[in-house]
Amino acid sequence: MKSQNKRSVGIAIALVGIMLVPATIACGKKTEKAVLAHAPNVPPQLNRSGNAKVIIELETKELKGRLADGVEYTFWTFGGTVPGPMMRVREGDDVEFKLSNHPTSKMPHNIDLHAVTGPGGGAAASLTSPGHSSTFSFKALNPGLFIYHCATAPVGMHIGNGMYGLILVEPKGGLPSVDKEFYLLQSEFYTSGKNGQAGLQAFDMNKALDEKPEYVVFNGSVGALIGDKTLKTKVGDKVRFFVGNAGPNLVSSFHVIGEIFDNVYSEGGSERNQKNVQTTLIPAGGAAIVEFKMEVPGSHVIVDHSIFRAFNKGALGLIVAEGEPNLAVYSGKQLDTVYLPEGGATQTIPADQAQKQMPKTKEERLVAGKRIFASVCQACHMSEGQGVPQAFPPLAQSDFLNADKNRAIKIVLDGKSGPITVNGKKFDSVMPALGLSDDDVASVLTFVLNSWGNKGGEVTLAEVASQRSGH
Ligand code: HEC
Ligand SMILES: [Cu+2]
Repeated sequence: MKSQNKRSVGIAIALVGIMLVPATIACGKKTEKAVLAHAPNVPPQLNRSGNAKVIIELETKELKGRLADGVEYTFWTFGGTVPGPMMRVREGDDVEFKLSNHPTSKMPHNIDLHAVTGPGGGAAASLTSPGHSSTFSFKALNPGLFIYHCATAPVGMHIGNGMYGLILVEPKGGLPSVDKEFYLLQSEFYTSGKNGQAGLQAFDMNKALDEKPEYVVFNGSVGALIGDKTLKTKVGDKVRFFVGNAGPNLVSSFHVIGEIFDNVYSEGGSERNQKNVQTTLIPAGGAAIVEFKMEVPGSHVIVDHSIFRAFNKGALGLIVAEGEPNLAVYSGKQLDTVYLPEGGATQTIPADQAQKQMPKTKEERLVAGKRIFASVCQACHMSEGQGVPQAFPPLAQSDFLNADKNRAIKIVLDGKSGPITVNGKKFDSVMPALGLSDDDVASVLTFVLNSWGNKGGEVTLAEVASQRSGH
């Protein structure tokens, strides 16, 4: 009797098992494979009505790659890239997730998707040894933008080595349509060598514990959104950024210089809950969706506004808009007048008196030039003229600068964009016109030519004047 009972229980379970299959078909969900996209690309909007069963397949792989110019790192990755690919599903979808760990991996890996409702966000269910695959399923209950990351011990090290990405759960009706969508993810790297030290770098646990990264970057490396990887748009485009912050430690003060976010979905939630935001805070292990319209042409710098991270540790990217200027929105520099605060009012000074204050000798030019360099040029070209790899070319020992004085004058007068090669390195960025007077241009270039191993010489007022009239 007992054994018979057991068998009937077994049969009952088998029947439930069989019945589950037709049940899923009966509720009419079609099955589709998720389209994954590598940053800065975003998977296409889901052009379907209703829900689906979505199959996501992802591979973990450990591989050597570029962290900065001349700096390599052995990244632990989802899908072979840092960040891992972005996924897009819809609220109510059933997701079947298959994680495979490449046979060459040295570590087991798993995945914790913040979009999962369930213990560990899938971590325990997906723990996978090298050369194995694991499958688990979840229902995407909550719409929003979510981080996913590896949660294998030591968790901080798996995240610190590059294992993270974004999954978007669209609300039932989808998101409002825009012209361009981009995927950005900020994270830190704790390398044994100091920032910029060449060669293959190891993970430094002590720096990670102290929360003192050598690199803070967007999309996995210094310069991943600069040069030929600058984000491209047109004037009038509505742009949407899906931004994640994987940490592992720092929060991000996400900002685009010269833009205001028209809409922010704070903390990656599903509500467009904020309007007209300058800087949005993205916690470690969090995300945000920001939207803005490209009103005017030109370059906008994408930064973590904890600003030394941007200009000294790598958290810097560019988005450029092409098109016609809109002078009603932004004029550029219209006027440069003398400002003399003495007596509390602006005065016009007689020309001969003004002339006296202008540097005449080369020595005076060097002094004035140094001051102008510090207040105008240094922000981009750095204090010793060393520049920033991928972003701002060096002025120190610059073969480009030393080869042609008149060309340098023209660049400082008019600005410069388009590809150039300086000391063997390619740059393709934008230097704005700076609105300096002829005298200031002469002084600052005289200073630059006589600094940091450049060839020396002098730039005169007449030389600047002839370049200004020469166009
Ligand atoms: C907002 C950032 C920025 C500022 C400020 C700036 N530059 Fe530049 N500069 C650049 C960029 C970017 C390039 C490269 C442009 C390109 O890729 O076409 C450049 C290129 C140059 C070059 C030619 C390339 C080289 O390395 O020799 C010179 C010379 C130069 N700048 C001088 C100056 C001087 C002098 C000042 C200050 C008066 C200045 N710049 C201010 C960003 C800037
Ligand atoms: Cu891992």
